Amino acid sequence: MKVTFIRPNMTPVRSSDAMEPLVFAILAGLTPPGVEVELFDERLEPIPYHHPTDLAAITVETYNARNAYQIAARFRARGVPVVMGGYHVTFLPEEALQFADAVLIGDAEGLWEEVVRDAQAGRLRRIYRQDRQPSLEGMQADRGIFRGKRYAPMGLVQYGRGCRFACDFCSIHAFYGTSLRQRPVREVAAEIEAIERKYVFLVDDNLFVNIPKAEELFRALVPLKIRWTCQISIDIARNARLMDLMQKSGCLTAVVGFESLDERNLGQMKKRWNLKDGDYATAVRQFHDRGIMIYASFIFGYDHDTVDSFKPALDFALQSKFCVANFNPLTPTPGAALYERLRAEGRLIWDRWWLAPEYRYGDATFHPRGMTADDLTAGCFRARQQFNRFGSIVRRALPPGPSARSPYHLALFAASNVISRREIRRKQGLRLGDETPLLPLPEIRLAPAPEAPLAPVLS
Ligand code: B12
Ligand code: SF4
Repeated sequence: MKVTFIRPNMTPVRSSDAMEPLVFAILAGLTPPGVEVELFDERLEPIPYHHPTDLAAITVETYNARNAYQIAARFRARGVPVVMGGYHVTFLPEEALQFADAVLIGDAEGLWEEVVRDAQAGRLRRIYRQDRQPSLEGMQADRGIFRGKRYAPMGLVQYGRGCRFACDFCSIHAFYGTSLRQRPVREVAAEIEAIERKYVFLVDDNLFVNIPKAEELFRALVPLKIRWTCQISIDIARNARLMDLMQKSGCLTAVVGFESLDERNLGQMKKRWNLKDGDYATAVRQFHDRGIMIYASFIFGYDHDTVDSFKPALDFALQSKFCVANFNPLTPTPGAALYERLRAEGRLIWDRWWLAPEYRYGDATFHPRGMTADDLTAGCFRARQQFNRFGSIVRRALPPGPSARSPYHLALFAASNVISRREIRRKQGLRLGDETPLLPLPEIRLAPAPEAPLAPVLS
């Protein structure tokens, strides 16, 4: 029995900085002994459909769903059964089942073994549904499947799943609900030691679960002498002691979701807590004083945004000397509260933008209230370009600022900016998947565009 793991690309363009898909190390670790596994990561390499295999197992996120369905059709045309799992499949199993023989809904722990056994016996069920929140204790990721592949030189490690917040645009709350699960810290530390990488990405969506857990984790990282990056909520900046430990344990960069400078937008997205402990500039200082560079995320398109909202955010990002900043159009993904709200309000341009052949990466997918959809697309792209101009990169690198703190900081800053500058140009405007039509075609309804922009609600 052989299982072929597939990581679909989002667009037809290959990547030179793809990160290891941790999900497949975890699935490989869960696969029963005696079953052969192999991985093809379409971001790096073409998929050899002619290789004999008994089961294709595809991970599906919303942005690569169209391509995943096209890949599935090619396997199924050769008689290879296809099982799909991941975020998108968990939110829309009926859609995925139009293209797959089986779907796994939710976490795979405790279920994947059954899928493999059923496939081996030729009796795959259509749906494998996770009905509990499996413990993460004893997780054994098998990274052997990454051997020989040209991934970015960093180790991806997961400490926990879930987030204590519920921002309305985010898939995390929809996927995990209120469940927050962490692995035993000693297991995380042992895994980091075993992978022998000097640079580690702790992939949790919000590494700051609570003060005791953050403290326990950071203390365990200190003796490992690694450098690491994470995604973390801004409220950690309130706790100087934790921030000191974060620095001491080797944290060099952190992804922080600022999202908006407008408190009314923050309220609408259920993220008013972002400003609960003070202004953004004070929080930024807490990171920067400790040499932790920030990868800032901004979203545009909430009801109080207009064409004038981009510049203040861009100026703030430049003045703050962020290492990287993302200026993204608000994008409704299935499962998230935002998606249902916009659909109920009749504001979606496509019911399922991720399947629409006309959709291009970077496009607005709904009608904002304070500007047109085209303004939203263009405003985000322009802000990204301006932030990534050569002169802006140099100014952000100059002291005073965290990137000038050490040669290592500067090298990381330079590498991140080279990648970011290249990626925004390469990705913008690309189609999802290729030109092959999706068969069977789910119903894609083009919502009628309003004749005039929807009435602004700006006060
Ligand atoms: C690290 C990360 C990245 C890294 C890349 C990681 C990599 N290896 O390539 C970076 C920063 C580059 C990135 C980029 C993007 N990301 Co990202 N990313 C993540 C993050 C934080 C962790 C991923 C991870 O390793 N998870 C750990 C694994 C074990 O969890 P898992 O995938 O859920 O897998 C479990 C189950 O779902 C299931 N399962 C999953 N797949 C399959 C398949 C089969 C066959 C089976 C049986 C089971 C199964 O089994 C696993 C074990 O239980 C996730 C959030 C998250 N918590 O997962 C977001 C996330 C996946 N990303 C997301 C997004 C939107 C993006 C971008 C599109 C952002 C953008 N606008 O550009 C890009 C896309 C890039 C691309 N080319 O595809 C969204 C996807 C939302 C959605 N509805 O699909 C997430 C959920 C974040 C969020 N807050 O919403 N990302
Ligand atoms: S804090 Fe981050 S991970 Fe948590 S719900 Fe908000 S956007 Fe999602």
